[in-house]
Amino acid sequence: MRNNGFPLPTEEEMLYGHFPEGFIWSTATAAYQIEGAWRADGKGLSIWDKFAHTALKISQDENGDIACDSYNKIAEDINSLKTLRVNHYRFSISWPRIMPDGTTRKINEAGLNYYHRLVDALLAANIKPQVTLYHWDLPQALQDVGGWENDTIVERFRDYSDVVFNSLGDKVKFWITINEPYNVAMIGHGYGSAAPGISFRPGTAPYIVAHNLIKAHAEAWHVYNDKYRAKHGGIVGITINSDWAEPRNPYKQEDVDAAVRVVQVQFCSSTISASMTVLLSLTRTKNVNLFFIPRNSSRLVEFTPAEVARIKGTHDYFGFNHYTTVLAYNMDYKNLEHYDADRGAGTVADRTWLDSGSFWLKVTPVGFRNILNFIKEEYGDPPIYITENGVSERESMNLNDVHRIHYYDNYINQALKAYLLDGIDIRGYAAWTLMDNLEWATGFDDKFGFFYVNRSDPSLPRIPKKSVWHYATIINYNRYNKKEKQI
Ligand code: GBH
Repeated sequence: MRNNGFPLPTEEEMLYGHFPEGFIWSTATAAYQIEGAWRADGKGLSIWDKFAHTALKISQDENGDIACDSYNKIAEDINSLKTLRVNHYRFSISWPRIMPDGTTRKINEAGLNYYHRLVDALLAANIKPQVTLYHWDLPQALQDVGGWENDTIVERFRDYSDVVFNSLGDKVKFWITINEPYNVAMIGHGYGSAAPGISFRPGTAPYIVAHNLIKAHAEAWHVYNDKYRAKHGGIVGITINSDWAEPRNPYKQEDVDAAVRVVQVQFCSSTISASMTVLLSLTRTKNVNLFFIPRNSSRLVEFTPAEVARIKGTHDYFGFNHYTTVLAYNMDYKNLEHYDADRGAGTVADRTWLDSGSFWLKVTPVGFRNILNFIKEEYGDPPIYITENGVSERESMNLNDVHRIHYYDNYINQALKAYLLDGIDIRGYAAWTLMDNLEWATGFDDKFGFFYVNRSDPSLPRIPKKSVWHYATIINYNRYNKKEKQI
């Protein structure tokens, strides 16, 4: 299953063939990255509003006050989506836009109305919504009482999800509770390079946060299951992100083991409080040697048996974000508070791998198929929806984005191989992202979009890059042809 050869090939022959009938073709965004309108119509502040308004947190002190102004540009965004020919669109809801202080004390109808207008416009264009409840923009009012570190957040998230399901549930059939719990825990509360920017106890805070994230997810799933599933018939899951990892030296067992740990930590399979292991009802009878044993297990926050029972099986599918591969090597950290102490591994990139506009993202398509196989084998062959995959550039404007065409061609082809050759149950694919947007702490420098957004024009026009026609063609045929005539 692992180590398909060394060095990791970055180019392979294309496979020609069909994706499954009814395959979900989508593109993804997140509220804070595109909406703007940070104080419009009664919206409360989020931790990203506060973080971005703190000096030196975001490249060039940019912020999402306006972003792509999607709050005021529903028609423009729908046009872009139609040009792409996607049949689904993944976006997220800003919690403080509809619940300004994060609680049910006040439901902001004007904010909710934006999502109704967006969803109605999507459905009218025959594009189905995939809605993320939490893509990192926690109401600041909840952060002020401890945010994800305070376990009352579990109830707050349950109430929030109830409000959203109740309001939009007859129109939205695909729900993602939380985007990338690993990054919320680790980048927000370990490294501190994302909001809320907590970094002073990297060895403990991420565990507490992860514990609450998983409990919150489970409560949202139960709300849907108990109150809405029969009526609305949708599906609810969580989106996990992980890089693939290969051993830096494939002939060295300790590097081989380190690579396994790097992947497992991201799936939160054990360190981040055994959360995913429980969530995904893992039995792990097969690959006992793959079971991740954290270096400092005393810090784990254990789930009680009652919590385990409550969490187990709370997923209708496996949502997955993937971008790149790393090379891993064994590393014993002296400082146990170091955020990588438990995985006991360092990572590097192979210098022959193609670069992107983001320092952490190297073009490594084969890793995509490898990790899809890993998910199938480790997590009992779940239905998988790819909820993000994509590549960036850093040029101020590049409409001739051949590197993006190359990336999608090769990555999507690996997904096709995983489906056709490995029998992996892949049901959908969402490309990140619709248009260049606020790339978190990187500001607007790293551009992941199909559409370029001209930020020096106040009307923020969306201009298609060449990759738009390429993705539209793959979608149009629902397959790879030998010679594709671009539409
Ligand atoms: C996704 O995360 C996000 O869901 C999406 O909002 C975002 O725009 C997209 O990626 C592109 O970045 O600087 O060393 O801390 C992807 C996973 C994990 C990628 C953290 C960037 C930063 C590494 N991300 N990583 S570091």
